[in-house]
Amino acid sequence: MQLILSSLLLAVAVSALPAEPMLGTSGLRANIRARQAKVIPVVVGGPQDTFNPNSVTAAVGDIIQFQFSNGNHTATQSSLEAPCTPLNGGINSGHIPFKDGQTTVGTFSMVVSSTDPIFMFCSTGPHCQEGQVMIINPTGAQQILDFVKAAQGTDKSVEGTAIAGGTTSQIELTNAAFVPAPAGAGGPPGGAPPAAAPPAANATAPAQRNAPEAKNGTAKEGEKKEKRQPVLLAF
Ligand SMILES: *[C@@H]1O[C@H](CO)[C@@H](O)[C@H](O)[C@H]1NC(C)=O
Ligand SMILES: *[C@@H]1O[C@H](CO)[C@@H](O)[C@H](O)[C@H]1NC(C)=O
Ligand SMILES: *[C@@H]1O[C@H](CO)[C@@H](O)[C@H](O)[C@H]1NC(C)=O
Ligand SMILES: [Cu+2]
Repeated sequence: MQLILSSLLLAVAVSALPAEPMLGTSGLRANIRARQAKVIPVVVGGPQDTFNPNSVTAAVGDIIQFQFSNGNHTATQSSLEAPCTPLNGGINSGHIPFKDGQTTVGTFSMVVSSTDPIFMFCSTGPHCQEGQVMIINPTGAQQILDFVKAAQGTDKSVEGTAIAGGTTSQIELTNAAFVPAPAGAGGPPGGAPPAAAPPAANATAPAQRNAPEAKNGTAKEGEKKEKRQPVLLAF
């Protein structure tokens, strides 16, 4: 009985498969077309001044869609030799901000035209020196480490000029590859990264906070919000 059942299941599974063996050259071409349409999202900024991911493997024809989260960042092409200086004639998104409460997300989409490494940085304030850089098609895992280190070793960034090498647009926040930082928790535009979370209180601290000094409900509400703060900051 079990044998019959499993062969039945197998038959159903096989009939549900796409007709792979029947793929002719036209099917192959359709596959290549689908490959070219691949859109690879990269989140720029957010709670931290980063590109996420900071290393992407893309085929010629793929589209890198930079999605700009909290702050005011750029995706600007540079080089391994000068990580925080725009490459002559290179790609540049210009500054694209994201503010608390926005329901749309600014994007910059660029078509990958070569499988050689493409080095990108954010030209805002000290972001590049903080390591806000990425590589499209790095030669290996070591190259992104080397590139971040080289960026951190620079004195300052040079701003790009005109938008080049891609197109700016907008998408709905609900379709974005990120959830924005909670209101007020985003890093200041162009400023330093968010302050480190306060040191964890030790065993005596909670007892103090829970002491019955709050005599009415309002005070307790405020206290609850206070206690949540470190949890949010930990993100
Ligand atoms: C973003 O940064 C650029 C360059 O510093 C500045 O010109 C622009 O006003 C900023 N935009 C916002 C919304 O902060
Ligand atoms: C932790 O405990 C020590 C010893 O009881 C105390 O001196 C210190 O103030 C406490 N720290 C905090 C953050 O509560
Ligand atoms: C009770 O709540 C009110 C309103 O927020 C506040 O002004 C008052 O100080 C609180 N009283 C005590 C005893 O905590
Ligand atoms: Cu930035």
